[in-house]
Amino acid sequence: MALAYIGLGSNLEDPLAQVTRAFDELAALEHTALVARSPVYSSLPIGPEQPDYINAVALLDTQLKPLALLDALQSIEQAHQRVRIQHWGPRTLDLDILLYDNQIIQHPRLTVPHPYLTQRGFVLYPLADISPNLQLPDGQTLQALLHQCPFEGLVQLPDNCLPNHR
Ligand code: A4P
Ligand code: MG
Repeated sequence: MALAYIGLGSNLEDPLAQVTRAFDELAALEHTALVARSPVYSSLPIGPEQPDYINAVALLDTQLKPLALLDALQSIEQAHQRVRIQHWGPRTLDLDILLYDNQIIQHPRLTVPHPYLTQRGFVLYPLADISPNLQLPDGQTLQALLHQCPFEGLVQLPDNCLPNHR
């Protein structure tokens, strides 16, 4: 079994519902358990002008190898009718493998840790909600990264605004 952190992002077609559904789909993945889900954040877009994002992080305990996990995440993205038009452009659902155990992976289809992980508040803050004492494979601590990354542009949404939490 391996512990994998997954970044969830959406900024089209009811992003909150997209992310909530994605958590359920992650929980239903074969040979995988959903161990933790972070609170959900709204965040200002990075990249071209586009709607605000909903972002969150999931922690999975999985028997899927990294590329099999990527395949599974891409099928979930497809099920959300994701169309790739523009790099860093708007999307119904983006699922990124942020960390996979303590592994460093350089493969044409997969770079782990995720290359922008260390610079993005919408990834670092929900990661810290789940695992405040996390360390990256290169030894950097999440706490040190948070100190360099402003909370600016992020709003943690209350639990009771999630669609299936009435
Ligand atoms: N790939 C390589 N490494 C990974 C990994 N660790 N996890 C490959 C997942 N996929 C990985 O991805 C293109 C290819 O990356 C995949 O086929 C896979 O083999 P993509 O999602 O289709 O392409 P993209 O959207 O152009 O790039 P990417 O890297 O997903 O974009 P980002 O970096 O995720 O940025 N602003 C806010 N506030 N919140 C956001 O969530 N997201 C983006 C997208 C831009 N601005 C944002 C947000
Ligand atoms: Mg992606």
